Amino acid sequence: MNGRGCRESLLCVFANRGLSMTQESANATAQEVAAFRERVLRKLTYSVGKDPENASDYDWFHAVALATRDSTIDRWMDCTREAYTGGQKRVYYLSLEFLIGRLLVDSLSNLGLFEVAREALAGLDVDIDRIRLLEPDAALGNGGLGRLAACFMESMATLGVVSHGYGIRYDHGLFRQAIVDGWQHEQTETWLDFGNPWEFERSEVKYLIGFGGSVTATTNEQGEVQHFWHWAEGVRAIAYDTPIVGWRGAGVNTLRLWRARPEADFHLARFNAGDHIGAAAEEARAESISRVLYPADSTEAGQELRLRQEYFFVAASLQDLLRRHLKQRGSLDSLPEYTSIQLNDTHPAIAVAELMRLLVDVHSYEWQHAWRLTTATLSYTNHTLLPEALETWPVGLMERLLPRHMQIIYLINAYHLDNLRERGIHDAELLRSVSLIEEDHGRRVRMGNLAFLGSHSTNGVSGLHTQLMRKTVFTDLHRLYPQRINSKTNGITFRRWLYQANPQLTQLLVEHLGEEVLDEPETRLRQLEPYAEQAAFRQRFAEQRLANKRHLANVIQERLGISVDPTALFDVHVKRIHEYKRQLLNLLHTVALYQAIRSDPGGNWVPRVKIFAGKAAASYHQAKLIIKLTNDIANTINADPTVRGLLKVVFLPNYNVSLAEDIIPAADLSEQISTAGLEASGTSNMKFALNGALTIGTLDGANVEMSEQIGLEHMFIFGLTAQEVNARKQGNEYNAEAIIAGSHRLSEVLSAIRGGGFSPGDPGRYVGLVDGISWHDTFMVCADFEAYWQAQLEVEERWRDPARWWRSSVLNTARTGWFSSDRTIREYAREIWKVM
Ligand code: 26V
Repeated sequence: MNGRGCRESLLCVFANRGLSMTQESANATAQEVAAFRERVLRKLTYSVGKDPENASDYDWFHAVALATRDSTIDRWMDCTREAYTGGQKRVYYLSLEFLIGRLLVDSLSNLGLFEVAREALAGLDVDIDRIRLLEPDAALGNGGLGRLAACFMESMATLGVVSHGYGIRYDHGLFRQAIVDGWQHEQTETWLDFGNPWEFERSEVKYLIGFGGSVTATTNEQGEVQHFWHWAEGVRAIAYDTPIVGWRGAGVNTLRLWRARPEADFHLARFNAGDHIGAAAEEARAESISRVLYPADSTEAGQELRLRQEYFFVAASLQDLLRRHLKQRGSLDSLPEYTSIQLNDTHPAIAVAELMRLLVDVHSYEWQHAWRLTTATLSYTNHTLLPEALETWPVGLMERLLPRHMQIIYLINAYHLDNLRERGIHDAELLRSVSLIEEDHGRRVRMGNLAFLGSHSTNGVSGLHTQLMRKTVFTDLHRLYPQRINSKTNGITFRRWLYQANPQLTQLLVEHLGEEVLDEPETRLRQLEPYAEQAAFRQRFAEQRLANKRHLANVIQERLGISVDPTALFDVHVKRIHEYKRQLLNLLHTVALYQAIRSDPGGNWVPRVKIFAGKAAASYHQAKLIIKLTNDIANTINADPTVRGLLKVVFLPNYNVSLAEDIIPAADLSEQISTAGLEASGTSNMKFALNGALTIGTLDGANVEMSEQIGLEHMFIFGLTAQEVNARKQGNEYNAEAIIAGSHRLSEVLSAIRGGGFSPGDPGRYVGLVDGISWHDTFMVCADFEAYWQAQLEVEERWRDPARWWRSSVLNTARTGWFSSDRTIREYAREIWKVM
């Protein structure tokens, strides 16, 4: 690593939140500062069309973003050229979601230019900390799955894996969440309103995507049957490219997002004939495909538009990558040698049928040959075991929208089942369970089975999740194909989640471990362990946290008008609102704590701020009610003088990547309390631990591996294990009412909530909610309540002993290196894609 690059990137992380740079390094970059300033001014003048005197902060943001983008171009083109000349295998990451967040600081710091930019702008009287906040989050994802895709893109660029992300350029990303009278309201997200300075529209890269119509078959002179799909409706996919820069500019890869446009240009004849609305209708129908991100964490996924989105981006991406392969190699025979396609969940699973269609119908491959090429090229990642989240499509809808694909799926299924019968497998139950078609609830295509069968690798996202995949959803397919399922525990990019989000901690790490820690955190962070024993270091560690907590306290004050004490324990639960993630369990603890303090206000309480944030899918009523309950509880507690200074509750609206960057480095306690067996991995758990928060959590998802790395004694693990949860569900003897009756504390909490103690204006509001968990406690909230309460007592005990608390905190940071997404990507690269 060259020395100059090191210094620059350090400066960028130091300077991020107002830390000053040294005189020496200032001199070292004076020339670059001048050059960057010049570039910004040119962009402001010639691209934005403003002079400095009249430029708004938005104008400056755009000028800086464009200048930054320029700095990536040479390297981008080098990388693109090298990929052609070097002939490396390419990896294509197909994902309906990329939850990117902001790109300005990300790009600048990865390029080692953040401090250069700060200085350059300061000379123009522009504060980079002000303008960077004007960038809207690119929120093209729902939660963990989309954010993982963004972390992977950055890691692939860092590690020099030649890769392309493919997805949809939604006009509107995940909805903006407003809280009105405690309830969630969804507002349209408008990230493109002021243009997107990072992307390049590639008007020339466009493909026609068909829908509907019919299929005919003819026999050619060789006696082979050929199928023709006469689709009824065509939609054009237009490419938009965003360069993704790796750490220290090592690699620059492309994120290619597709926008839907009508097949034909505007219907002038119709318009002239007076049909003004009709002329625009076709355009509107086509464009609806890339209009808005589906809030996938909901039960309304069974929509035609969703299937259209899935096929649209898969078909465009496959055409694009086959064209590239043919141009470079001349034949598709070598496709798997030079191409890996990773399917991010089942959303792109139609790729199995589409690739078969292209190979057989368009490129005239014989079926078995096409199948070998398809399965050798594709691989699939499963991200959830929740039955309601596993995609299936009604056969009727598939036949109507994608008639040729439905035929191909039937044929794949026939070969698959025949093959099993040839292997001597005749068990009707088994054949039914591994079939691509579900016959029980109306005939439906099982996309999980299609993805599994059509690829050579199916991976889970944590050790436990993978084990459960083998035992549950894919148990029979796993028995038939025992080599196929493998585990790739998720990871996070440290560049965003440590260096950018937490410059204070990063500075401390660099001071003690040297600059090398930035390049090799996976190994170097461990060298922090001895410092956990040093009081002076722990003190500094605590100080950086306090600074981050002050910052978050300001955010809370600004957004909610609530003042919180930065020295209190910040207990943080932020993620999508879902019953299985058990925000409700945390709320029950909150109320129990409130009642305990009220009954003994002079007790030796640990001052605590409970911080919640997260969005509920628009159609998910129970989740929205949990948000309302959070706000009801917050209003009551925050207004009660008895607990003042001891307990505060806040719900921060509109949780997104940028808010996460403010919250995570300020957390003392990280809540990861899903019902064991239901959270596939989690990734915020890793972000919190990396920043030194202690985890209170169940043995679920990657919490298990975290406890192996960090040590059980530095986390607060509680509750039923996945096996125990399963036993209670199977055994039918789990009785929440008996548990409630046996716990005075839990009964008091539930009756206060049920009786309207937090909703005096609408006392019946939570009757259904409380009765629900009392009668059929699907997510074992009551079962885990007492263990959770005890674990929270341990939290308080540890907090009262700062030496112990901060020792654990330092060790959390020191032992989280394994959760770098660079490690995850290396595993994918070596074991699935074979590119390393
Ligand atoms: C989807 C749905 C749709 C129907 C209603 C219920 C429901 C619940 C969850 C989901 C999420 C599906 C896929 C997903 O986002 N999985 C997440 O992937 C992350 C990255 O691997 C992982 O860390 C999370 O644990 C996992 O929930």
